[in-house]
Amino acid sequence: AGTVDPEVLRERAVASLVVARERTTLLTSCVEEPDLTAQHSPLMSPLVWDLAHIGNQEEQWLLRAVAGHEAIRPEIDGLYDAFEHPRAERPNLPLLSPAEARAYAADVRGRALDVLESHAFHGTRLTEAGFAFGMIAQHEQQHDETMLITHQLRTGPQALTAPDPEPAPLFTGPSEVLVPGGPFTMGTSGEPWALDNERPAHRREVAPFRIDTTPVTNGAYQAFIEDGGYDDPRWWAADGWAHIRGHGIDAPLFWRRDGKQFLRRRFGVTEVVPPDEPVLHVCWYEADAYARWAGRRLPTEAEWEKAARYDPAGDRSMRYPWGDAEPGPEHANLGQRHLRPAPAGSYPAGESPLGVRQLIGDVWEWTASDFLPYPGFKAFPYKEYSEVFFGPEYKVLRGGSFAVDAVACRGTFRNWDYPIRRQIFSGFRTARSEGV
Ligand code: AVJ
Ligand code: FE
Repeated sequence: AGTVDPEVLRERAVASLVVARERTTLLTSCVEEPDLTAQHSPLMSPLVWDLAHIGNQEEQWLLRAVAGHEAIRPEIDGLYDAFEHPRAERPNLPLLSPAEARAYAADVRGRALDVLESHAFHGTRLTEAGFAFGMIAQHEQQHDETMLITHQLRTGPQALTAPDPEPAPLFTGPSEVLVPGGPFTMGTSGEPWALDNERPAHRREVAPFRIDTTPVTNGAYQAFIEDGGYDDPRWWAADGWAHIRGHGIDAPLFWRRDGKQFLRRRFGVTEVVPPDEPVLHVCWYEADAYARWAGRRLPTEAEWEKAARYDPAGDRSMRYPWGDAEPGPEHANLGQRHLRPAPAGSYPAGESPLGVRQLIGDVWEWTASDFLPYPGFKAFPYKEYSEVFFGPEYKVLRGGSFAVDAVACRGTFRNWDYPIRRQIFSGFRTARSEGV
């Protein structure tokens, strides 16, 4: 992966930026202006903040840092600095209007494509293999996922539609897969656009374990609810128990009981919860409690990555479960192509050599692990991307959801959030140590 032709990377950079902007444009034009400036949840920014922040990050990294340009509008930097203003405060800032934010982001993009056209893809670490361009395409796609979360939290009529995933026959394969013990290579040093927290590649010893073939489904999760799972402190971490009792949480976010069944609200539509789909909108505490109830546990981050990347035949780690090829629609549910996870057991072409399915796409998967640096970690290009978040307050999620684009999803990609968060497109699968 470290030897990809610079011209191929240049084309990939242009294509990734264009794809991201198409999605950003859709997410910020499918609702009327009041829905762009409103705050739909204190957990989220107004959509118009994300839009201008996308442009501002692009200006800072591609125009100023890479190309040495002067700031276009230096006075707005503070408004769009995620560390200066918590999300809850952002609607009260003197933000650019939707029209101004669109014009600003488009202006930056025009100049960034000129820089991309003319700039050498080597020299500094920032431009090596087009890293800065890949980083900015990933940043925009991450905010496109964030904006989709805002759309899900918004109440009101449906604004977004997408075709459903292919229906899949009920998955009848083995419910779990044995991953052999032994060392494997975790993280990457050669993936050109891997972010700082995915680096460097290093050896990890993993004891043999078994992992669910597919993510945990709504139907399985419903059995936990029906069994009184939310009323039994035995299954819950102490702080998780305090949290769910304190907040009256008794089902995944967006679910509502309707007699014997559950309904859920999904992008403005209320529907019966589909039993065969991976469960979505659960927090880490809910995932952890379900696993304990099931006599299992969450996989560690290293176990997850070994299940996703390890190829026993070649005794090596691959870029994705299916090999080294870029994700295609046959491999995984990515890129907001569908606005829901695909049924458990979908995407046989995307399965790992050991037979684990849907590791990439569909739902972010909570792991047991805290977000910590790998041995040899170096913050790049800024400490606020990852380093300031390392520590026990954040849990790692892996694999990406239907809402994340392929450019921001890999076998090594790491996401993190607080263990109480569930507005994100989060699910999980469970594991158990071999011989337990
Ligand atoms: C990696 C999803 C936790 O949204 O806070 C966006 C990504 N970093 N802008 C976040 C990110 C800077 C980040 N997560
Ligand atoms: Fe950001």
